[in-house]
Amino acid sequence: MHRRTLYSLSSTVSLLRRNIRVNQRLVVVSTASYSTKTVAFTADTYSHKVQRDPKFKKLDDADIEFFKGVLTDKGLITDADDLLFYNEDWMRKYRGQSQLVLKPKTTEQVSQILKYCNEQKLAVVPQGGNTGLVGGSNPIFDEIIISLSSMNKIRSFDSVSGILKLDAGVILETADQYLAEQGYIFPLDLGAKGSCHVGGNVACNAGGLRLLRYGSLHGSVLGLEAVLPDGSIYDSMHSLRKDNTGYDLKQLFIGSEGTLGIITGISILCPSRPQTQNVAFLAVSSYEAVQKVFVEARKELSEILSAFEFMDGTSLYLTGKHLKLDNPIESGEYPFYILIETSGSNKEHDDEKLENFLAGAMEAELVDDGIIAQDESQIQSLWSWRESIPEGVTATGGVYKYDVSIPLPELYSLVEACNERLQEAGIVSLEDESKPVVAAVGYGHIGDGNLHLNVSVRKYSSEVESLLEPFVYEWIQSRKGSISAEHGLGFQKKNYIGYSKSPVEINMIKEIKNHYDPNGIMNPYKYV
Ligand code: FAD
Ligand code: 2HG
Ligand code: ZN
Repeated sequence: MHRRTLYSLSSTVSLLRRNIRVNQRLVVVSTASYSTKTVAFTADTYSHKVQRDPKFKKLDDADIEFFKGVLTDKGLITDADDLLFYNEDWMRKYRGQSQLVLKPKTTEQVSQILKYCNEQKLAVVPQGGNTGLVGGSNPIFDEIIISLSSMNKIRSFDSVSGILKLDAGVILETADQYLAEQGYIFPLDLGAKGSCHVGGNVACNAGGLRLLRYGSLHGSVLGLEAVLPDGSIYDSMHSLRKDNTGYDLKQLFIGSEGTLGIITGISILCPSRPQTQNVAFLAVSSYEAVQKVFVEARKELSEILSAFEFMDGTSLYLTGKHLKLDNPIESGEYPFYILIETSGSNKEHDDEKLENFLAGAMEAELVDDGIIAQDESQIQSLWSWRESIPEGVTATGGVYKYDVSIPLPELYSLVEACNERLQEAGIVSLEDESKPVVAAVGYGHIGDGNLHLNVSVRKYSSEVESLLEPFVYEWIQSRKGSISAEHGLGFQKKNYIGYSKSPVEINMIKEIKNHYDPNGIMNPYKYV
């Protein structure tokens, strides 16, 4: 406050203008490279952890005939090459052996399919855009994949309340583009927006890049339509912000990861689209500085702060290498970077606030260097750097991903602990191709206390995995963190839920699952 006298303000802003350059580079983000390497079957890689449950029937010709009767030939995929995309996950770590993908177009068709599968004890895996990062969207054995991609209609939008109703298979970016035309924004944004479905987002309770501003889907989803395993349709596509008539059943589906039923429709409250946005990309010299800048940003930018993301130097290095682009900050390489976004309704007001904040941060020597986007394309360019990290650190050959909540002061220590462990084992090197591990890197949503620990590898191996698990989960448990902040548990963490939930909680989860899915056909072999 006192430091903001007119005199010091002008001097710090001139300092700012010298050091904070305009970002003039455009980043072209490549799509995920779908390399030609063959992914091992999950059932083989993890044969020590999982066996096919003989209670499930194997698909036969009579089943295929039934599904053709419901969907016609066009709604079925049985060709081996076409099945590959649905059987493999985004990281190319997991691969199922499904012989059939079903693509219903209506909720009624989903109902007929599930009722039949339940009666026949045919196991199923619901699938959205197949961008999940915990092996939850793919079969382990021969489960039938039910893809929501043909259920992709916007149902209605109320421009007074901002309530959007849509099919579960609408792609997140399509929903947001539709809303942009109406002056609204989808209250969730993430790097996979061009492929993931809103139904998949709800099924995972995805958090994303602006949870800090718009909160969790547990708050913004107002209603759902879902089909239960017995074929009954739970229709609660409400437009009500308040409804205290008993248990809030829709919450059961938010984050259920396809284990309770298939979400077919969503009613969601959407905020007005911000009229002005700024993005700054900053370099800082320590994780302590990241935290201090965050504290200052919340204080100084307060209501206009809409995202606060951090990434370490190695994650940015690997991303730049993959994108074949130089670091957006030209003055050198730094241990940590921060992306700050502001969103508001008055450009001059927001610009002034951001500049004052940055001037203060530089004056206090919290920030070493930085750039501010000057237009929309530069905003996109800076966001691309952040959003491309998951791909950049996977392009080395593979990645072990840990998406965790840890109290902020210790959040980054997990990355350091992992690197130490890998170094002690002598298996990590950024450049030496003979080592299986490239690096353990950290980035994520500081505003949400959410770290993405990514262990970038040259190929998947049980040696590396057994060094990391359960070590990482034990480390998190000892800090009272969560082993899944926003990606869910899926197959990857199926045996580890006990590190974050008590036996009583796990039992309650199992009871709910057994009540609604007594035959266990919904996404088996996953976390419940
Ligand atoms: P899928 O991957 O197809 O499915 C995910 C799970 O939901 C599976 O268990 C599946 O069975 C179930 N499911 C899908 N659709 C339905 C349905 N209609 N009914 C019932 N169950 C269903 N996550 C975040 O939280 N924040 C991020 O910032 C983020 N960024 C990402 C960036 C990249 C590049 C990638 C690849 C992934 C990212 N993710 C992020 C992870 C992922 O959770 C999201 O991409 C998304 O929420 C998954 O949606 P999807 O449609 O692809 O679901
Ligand atoms: C993100 O924040 C996503 O970019 C993906 O949640 C994180 O790949 C990851 O580990
Ligand atoms: Zn994330």
